[in-house]
Amino acid sequence: MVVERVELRWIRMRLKEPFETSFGREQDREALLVTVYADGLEGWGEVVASRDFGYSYETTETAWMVLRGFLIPAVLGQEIPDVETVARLGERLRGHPMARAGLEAAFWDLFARRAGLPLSRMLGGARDRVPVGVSIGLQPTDAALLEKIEGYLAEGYRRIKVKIKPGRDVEMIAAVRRAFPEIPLMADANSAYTLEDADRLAALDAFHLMMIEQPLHWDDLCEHAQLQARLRTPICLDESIHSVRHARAALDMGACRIINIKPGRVGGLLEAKRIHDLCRERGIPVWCGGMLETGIGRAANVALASLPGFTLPGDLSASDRYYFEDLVDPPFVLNPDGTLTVPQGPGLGVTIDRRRVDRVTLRMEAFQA
Ligand code: NPQ
Ligand code: MG
Repeated sequence: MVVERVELRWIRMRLKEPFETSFGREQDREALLVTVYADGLEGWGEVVASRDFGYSYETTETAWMVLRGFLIPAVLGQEIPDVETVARLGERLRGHPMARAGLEAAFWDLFARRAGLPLSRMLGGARDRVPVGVSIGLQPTDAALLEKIEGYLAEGYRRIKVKIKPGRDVEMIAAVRRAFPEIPLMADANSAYTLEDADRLAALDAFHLMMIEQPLHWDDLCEHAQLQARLRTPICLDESIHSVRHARAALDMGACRIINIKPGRVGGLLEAKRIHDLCRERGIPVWCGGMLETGIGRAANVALASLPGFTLPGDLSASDRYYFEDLVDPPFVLNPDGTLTVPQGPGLGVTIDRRRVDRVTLRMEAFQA
């Protein structure tokens, strides 16, 4: 199909509460929305870069530049036969995966709508419900954390992930385990440790965590392999897995036993699917990570998580985990069994509320062929 028009929106959504990790704290979620128009249809994608550095070198500003300066001009007015073509154009950047993933996602939505298929089916998804966990930011006190956990368990979340950092780790996890001896529990360090902290991280072996996510440097594989050899708890890599090539290397060298897959981090849904396929072949469990997405990014994540290799609960969460009001109808709500329902309509399978989108838009630019 020939791309007639692309719109780029910079949005800001107030979070219900600030989200704090080892790298920082955010009160508002800023993100970009990409809309691609072709064949009388439209497709929507979300760019998960945030306003500040921290999780990644990408920011809303860098993603805006890359989309406006290179990615959008590369597709505008062009005949785009498939999502592979969009992914290949993006690979020429050798970086900026979140910007690329947002554009690619809009094309996935567009192609799925044109085929009259739910995105889940386009991707090879098998399930109509996916199990979900919740990610809880650093809290001021252990008591506050225990209270949060209790609330989310009551809502039906199937797995609890807590953020850790030096000074908020072994004792805090011990307190959580005392209060909740049996719950599926894991910890995410967002790269807050070094190999010198190996003994401290090994002390977490006492608490039968499902996994420890990204303890060491965001771009490291080698030291994670050394650390994994000293831990009984499986390491799950998030930040360090930039592509299927990194995933293969990580598994070959024993740097992790589980992988968190985020389309934004790896440059798109196509690369995410490749990592899923590799891990499935090798019997490595994967789960879908989260980046505090609006319903637009969330719908794509839920579709991805319906693939058969996503055997662990993802950081998918319901719309009301982060936001007072989502941008899509219906919003994502947690089923009583701790799952989210995979939308069955064409494309993302949700309706985008343009009035709500307009209300949260800070900047808009349209590109016409
Ligand atoms: C993770 N997400 O798995 C990320 C990191 C993260 C749900 O834990 C603004 C935007 C703030 C994106 C904080 C979860 C963020 C963000 C943390 C992503 O490591
Ligand atoms: Mg993580």
